Amino acid sequence: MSFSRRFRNLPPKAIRVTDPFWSRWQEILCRRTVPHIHRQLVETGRIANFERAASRSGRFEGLFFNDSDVYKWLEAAAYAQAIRFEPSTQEAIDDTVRKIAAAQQADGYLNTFIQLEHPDLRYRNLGALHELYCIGHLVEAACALAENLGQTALLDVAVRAVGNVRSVFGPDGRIGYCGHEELENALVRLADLTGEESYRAYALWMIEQRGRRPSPFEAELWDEAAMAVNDHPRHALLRNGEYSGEYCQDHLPIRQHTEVVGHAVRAMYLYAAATQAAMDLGDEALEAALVRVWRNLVDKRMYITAGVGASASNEGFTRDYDLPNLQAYAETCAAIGFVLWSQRLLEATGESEFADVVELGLYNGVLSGIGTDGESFFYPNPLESRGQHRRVPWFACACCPPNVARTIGQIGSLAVGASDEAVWIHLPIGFDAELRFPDGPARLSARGEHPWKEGYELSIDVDRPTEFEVRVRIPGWADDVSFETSDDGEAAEYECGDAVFRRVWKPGDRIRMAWTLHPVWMESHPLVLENAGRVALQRGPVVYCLEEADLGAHPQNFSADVWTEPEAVSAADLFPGAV
Ligand code: FUB
Ligand code: ZN
Repeated sequence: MSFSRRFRNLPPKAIRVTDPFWSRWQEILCRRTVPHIHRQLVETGRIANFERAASRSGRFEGLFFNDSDVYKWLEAAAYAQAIRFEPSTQEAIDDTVRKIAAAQQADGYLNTFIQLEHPDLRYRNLGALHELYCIGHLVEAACALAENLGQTALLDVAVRAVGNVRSVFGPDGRIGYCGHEELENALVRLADLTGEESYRAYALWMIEQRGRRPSPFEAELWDEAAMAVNDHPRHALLRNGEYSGEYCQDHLPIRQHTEVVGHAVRAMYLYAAATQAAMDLGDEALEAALVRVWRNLVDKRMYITAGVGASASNEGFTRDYDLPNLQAYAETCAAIGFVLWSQRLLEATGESEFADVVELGLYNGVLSGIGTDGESFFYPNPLESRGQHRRVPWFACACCPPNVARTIGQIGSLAVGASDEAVWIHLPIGFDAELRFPDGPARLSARGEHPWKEGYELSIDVDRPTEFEVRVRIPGWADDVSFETSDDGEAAEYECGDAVFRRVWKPGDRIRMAWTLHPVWMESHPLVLENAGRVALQRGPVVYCLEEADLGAHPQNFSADVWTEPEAVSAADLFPGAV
């Protein structure tokens, strides 16, 4: 497996999703989810915290890392605006950016919790207080606004905030990184956007410091003032009185990791960032470690929905094959992080099995995190319920709602990528995009009714004969896959799980893809003891949920005749097109 960037994701503004399934979700995102989250940010004081920090008056409201919810919302709103411009959302974005900028301190420091409540504790409790995590989400929001809307005001704030971090931590300064990974992802993104490579090197430095000894978190455990504010590291990072660090992947240097441990969102974000850094720097040893850990997760610690992090106690991983259904934690953000990491591995290798996981996660473990009203959310996504789980409009710890919003905003980017000479179609969703190849531009238009119906058609419009490759992933779940091209030209070649069409394309050329879609009874690995005697039902990438409302019987008492193929029937009353 080679490990160098094979393609780039198209930014949301460069691709129009026309897919019946996802365009509906994007419509819900723009019209409901983004305004809904903004209302919650206002009502819960999250935006007012910035105003208070700017005026240096008043108390901080909420949880110490609430700034990050505002940043994640801004990122989602940037994508939403690129999809469908709403003047009221733009006003909310502009107002919020102004308030954030006003709150930033003269030296670039920005964290409203510390500024309002504990100015003496700046960067003294990295293990718990998420200052660098918040800066990471600030940077991502700033990049999204710059890339998609051409707005750079927040980028200036973000660059100054990163400058403040770098004035303290680094190879020539203090060793430090955040208890919750995220800044690493953001720095790589900032390097891509600005062309300033030192951000990438800095991300890699943080990634590689993690897991060495002594850990910077160890000394913090004895800083009484810092622990008085939040002593979670004393519980989370020690095991039998000894420093372990597993909770935040600080147990071993990353190149020695063999399995996923600790808090799931943190782990996914770390590995996503490390994959991107390894890919950009062509670091094969790091790559080998990342693929090894990904395999451990996919083969032994992942739910059928691509939900990850089974345990509530550490919001994370336990041991191989420990995948309870009723108690499953499977946080929405963890599935999102897993999708992000798998997507980076896909970018680095082009291997379609990573796209299989991206797709599985998007249609299941991620999307279960939001209701079809666009205004209700799950934080844990259990695989079994006795009726006690309901989606709710908001959480005190509201990491998941804006995270699922920013993911829906990026569906087009996750589905289609481009390199200098090829377009990569990872998910068979409907889209329109214009790409530039050395021979000239090409307008691509794809149509289909995935995931409910078989079949996909890609139309190519070029001004003159134009050479490029079209690479279409053959999904792991698809049976009887076949292709037909309008020119009856050369057959596809198969590489990395993709069908690859190399051609000089003419106006009006088309590729049709067909497959068959059967509902399949799925069994888990026999060591998942919880699932002995149980099956799940999957059709294409969609894992079905069996519920009493439709059955008139208690699901726990239901049995399935697995020797009979289930019949697929329309359920369009539940969701348009649903089968
Ligand atoms: O700590 C920030 C976020 O809140 C984590 O990613 C989630 O697991 C939740 O704890
Ligand atoms: Zn979350």
